Amino acid sequence: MTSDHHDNARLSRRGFLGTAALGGAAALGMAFPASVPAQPGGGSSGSGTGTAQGTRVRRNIYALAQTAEGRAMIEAYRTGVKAMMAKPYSDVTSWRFQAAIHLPNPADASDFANLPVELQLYLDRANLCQHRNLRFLPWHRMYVYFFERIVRKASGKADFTLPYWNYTDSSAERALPEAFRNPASESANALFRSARGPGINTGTPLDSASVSTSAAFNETSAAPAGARPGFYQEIESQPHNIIHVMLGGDGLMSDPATAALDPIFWLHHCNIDRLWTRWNARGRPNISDGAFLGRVHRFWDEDGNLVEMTTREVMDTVTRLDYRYDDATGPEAGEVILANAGTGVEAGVPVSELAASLGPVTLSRQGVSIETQPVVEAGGPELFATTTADQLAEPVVLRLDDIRFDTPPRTVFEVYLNAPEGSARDMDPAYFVGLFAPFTPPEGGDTYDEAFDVSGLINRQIQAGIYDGGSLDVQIVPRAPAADPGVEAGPLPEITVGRVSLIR
Ligand SMILES: [Cu+2]
Repeated sequence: MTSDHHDNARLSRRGFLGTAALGGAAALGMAFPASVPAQPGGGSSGSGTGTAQGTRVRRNIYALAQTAEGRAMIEAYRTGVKAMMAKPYSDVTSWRFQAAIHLPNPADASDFANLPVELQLYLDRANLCQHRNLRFLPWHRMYVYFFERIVRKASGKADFTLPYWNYTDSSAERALPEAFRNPASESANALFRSARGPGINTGTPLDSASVSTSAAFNETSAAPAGARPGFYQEIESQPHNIIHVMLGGDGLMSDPATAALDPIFWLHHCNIDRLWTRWNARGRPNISDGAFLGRVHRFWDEDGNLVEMTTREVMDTVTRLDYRYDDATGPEAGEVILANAGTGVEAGVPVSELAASLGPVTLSRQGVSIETQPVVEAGGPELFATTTADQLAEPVVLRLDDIRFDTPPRTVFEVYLNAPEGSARDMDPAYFVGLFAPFTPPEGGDTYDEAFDVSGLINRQIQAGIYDGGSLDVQIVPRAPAADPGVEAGPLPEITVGRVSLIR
């Protein structure tokens, strides 16, 4: 991880502030309003400590829609969003300011220029919008938590909690929740946005591959370990990124600078947060690295106060943040789960490379096929014995490294292994590896990577005689934009994969 480099470089993309002004004020370190440790439970409009009413419960929106009481919760969200939308950008509890915490929207540049300098500094500062690093989960947990408190106050409903959209566990719940598409009018329905992907506003369910959490839940380590990316990064890749791109199409959710302007953003992130608690509930420990846990993040509470919180304080949701999910079981309820001391952020498990591509490849609408050659040291031209399937008891991971792009491609890519020409499509299980959807552009020459466990697929291909154990071909094919039939998709924004490799 090159987190600090990553953070500093982020300023260049935001680009709203001159570097001289920013450098000067930041160097003085005085333009910031004083921030205070956040009070748990929700401040003035909440229950104070929260213990009087018990821990707040965040509920499944499909279940809420079944009861009058539940529908009142959804209605409170609509009321709160509408009230926040009526506030000016300069109000830190407004809809657009809250969305700008994720990443300022270039369309708001003139409003941004009129903000007090301390707010400009806040939005331009490096502690915002944490993606592609291990702070992704805790940062978004805090972001959603303070947003929920702001909605609670704006809605006037003292027991408001943010619903989550569980697109993951039940195929009946994969359509965008009704309240977000009906009435289909932005003026009549504060939860509706026209700028969404094809079929989303008509209730077309997301496909099962897009919502899959199995890759993330197969991770047993929070941080990268050996060849594996770890849970924190895997859940960001899938389903988080994929859902963003599927919901957004060419609209709001597929670009980090506009994503949080769609009210469904918050229910999506609430679900990602819930999935984190589910993973912990399996007894999986969080990262215990001291520098990681000690990191301070700043947000705004419902009264417009700047508040700060460390990563350590949000490692469980109950003790400090006073909420849990309606499906909570197991140790996430009130127990801080940390790995044993000494579990670092980068686990030093040695890996060996079995095969690798020769050079970088630029992705295209037509799809690309990349040949990987066996690495000689791995033991000759044959990577795998073709006779014993249990040769692959150890996981084999396909990595796409050094991925670079400046503009979000708003595209989901399908990855295949050893598919004969013309057959890399329709997620054919004989060849299908998985999906990825580049979402947050890496900053300033930084790159990011994706990883897929292909052990099972290679075993099946060997058994079926599809693969002979020698060199491997990897196909990367963009999903056809399911837009109006007959409308030709434009070229992809430039996106390159620096290296494709197979490791274990
Ligand atoms: Cu997100």
